[in-house]
Amino acid sequence: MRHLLFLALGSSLSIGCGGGGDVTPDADDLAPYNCAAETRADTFSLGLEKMGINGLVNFKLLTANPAPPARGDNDWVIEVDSTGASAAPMPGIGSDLKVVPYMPDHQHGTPVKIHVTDAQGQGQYELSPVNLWMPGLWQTTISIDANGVKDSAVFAFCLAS
Ligand SMILES: [Cu+2]
Repeated sequence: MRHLLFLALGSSLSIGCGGGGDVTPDADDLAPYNCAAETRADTFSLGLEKMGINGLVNFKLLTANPAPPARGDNDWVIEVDSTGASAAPMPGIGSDLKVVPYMPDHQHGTPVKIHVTDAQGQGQYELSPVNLWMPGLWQTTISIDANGVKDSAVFAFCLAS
């Protein structure tokens, strides 16, 4: 099954060799998706916050371009804050962040590497490009492993077309 899925993905993706990491899906992959019936997606809003599953870190989506997220390359800026009595932005941990988009219904992600840039030195990080190349539900997991602090949160957005 794993192999079949891998082959199916391989055959439906062609990756441009121009260095831009472009993803060119087949027409079959671009069938519209009924987001109105999707219950797993977050309601998009700027400032959307997700507490990490370990309760140690809070992730906030500050900006999204385009907004709401759309198929193709997305640029997001997030703020990463510690939690608790001494809650504060966490600067300087960009290299300790990992960002992984995933389509749970198809068990695939994106081949396009996401660059994490320390945007403001204030615990704000630009994630670019967050490549969501196919209509459907995308769960983007942002995880941190910095100075003994391990946590992660999922931002889930539905793309209709
Ligand atoms: Cu997919």
